[in-house]
Amino acid sequence: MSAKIKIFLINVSVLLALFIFSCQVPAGSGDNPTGTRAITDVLQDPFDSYDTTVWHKADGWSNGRPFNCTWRATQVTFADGLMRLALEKDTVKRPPYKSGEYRTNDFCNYGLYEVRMKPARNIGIVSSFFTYTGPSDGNPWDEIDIEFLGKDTTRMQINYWTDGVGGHEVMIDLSFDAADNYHTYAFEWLADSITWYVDGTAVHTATSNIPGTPSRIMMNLWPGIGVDSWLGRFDGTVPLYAYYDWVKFTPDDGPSPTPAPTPTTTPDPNDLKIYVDNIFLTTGSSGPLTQVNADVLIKDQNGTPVEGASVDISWSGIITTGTINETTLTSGIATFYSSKTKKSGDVTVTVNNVTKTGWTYDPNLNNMTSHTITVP
Ligand SMILES: [Ca+2]
Repeated sequence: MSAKIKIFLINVSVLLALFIFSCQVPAGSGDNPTGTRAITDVLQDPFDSYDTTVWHKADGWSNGRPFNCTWRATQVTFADGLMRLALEKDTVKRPPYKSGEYRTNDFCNYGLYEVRMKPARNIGIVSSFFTYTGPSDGNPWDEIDIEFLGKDTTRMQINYWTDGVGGHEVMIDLSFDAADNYHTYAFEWLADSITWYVDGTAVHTATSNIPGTPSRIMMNLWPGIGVDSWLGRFDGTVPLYAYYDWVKFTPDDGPSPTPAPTPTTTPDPNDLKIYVDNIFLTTGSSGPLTQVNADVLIKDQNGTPVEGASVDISWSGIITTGTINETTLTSGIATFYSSKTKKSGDVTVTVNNVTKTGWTYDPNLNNMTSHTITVP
């Protein structure tokens, strides 16, 4: 909507204004299912098809001036991952044109509203992305706008309305022609501010008299009448198309749009590798008897000692028996003792296997798999 609409409404009686609003959504229109539920989860629609659980197409009514068209469901179509709104000549009845309007069934409140779109270029028309609610929903008229005036698509007009009070028009100069390519436009509606964005860059923030009534997300394309000083006089060029690639609404109290969700705290089992970092061998004697002590250190792929790993070893050389299965302590060490011997010669400890539930023993990572010590 625009300053012109505001002026228009100020210049007519309240009754006439209410009459206009009552015409926006005819009572009993089957196009307006429920209309009372709040959207509290992220809404993301790639516009691959008409999703009637979320949206409806305005069909079979006119808003009256300054809109010089009838909304018809036929003018909202989906193809190639895009929603297309088509402004065409209407042969059925006056007003002389027909066009498309797409609206959520339910209502959104504070949060981030994003659209990737390409408006139509032509004098006398508007392509839009906005939130709206009003008397037709049993609410005060609240609205937040992104509008492209077809007469100059190198600029974006923003505005908002709170209980019918507007007058916050700001024209944003873009560094491109919006009708040439798709860009992302957004506004973040919070309790005490609205900030508009172009391709992720904040371009304007409003902080006074911010609307608060949950509203529908809406998009439409329309030719003006009686608002030539705002839009320029529509020259009758048809067809004209506005394209929408996707829409996303992220509630303020919902999941944050950024950063990405934190990774799961459960590591991928494929990343949990354990290996033999070292085998420490010592000998201890008691009289003629000598015993070998083996400390096997187990670490994970990050070099951290691993507690609770079950280690299997074997003894060879002049001693072939002893403890052969132990579990690592917090130090990552499992301690083994050989049987005692009176002989001299080499004793070898070999790690045969390491197991820990949910972990993988990777012998390729071992610093050593067996170690030998000489008993004097
Ligand atoms: Ca798409």
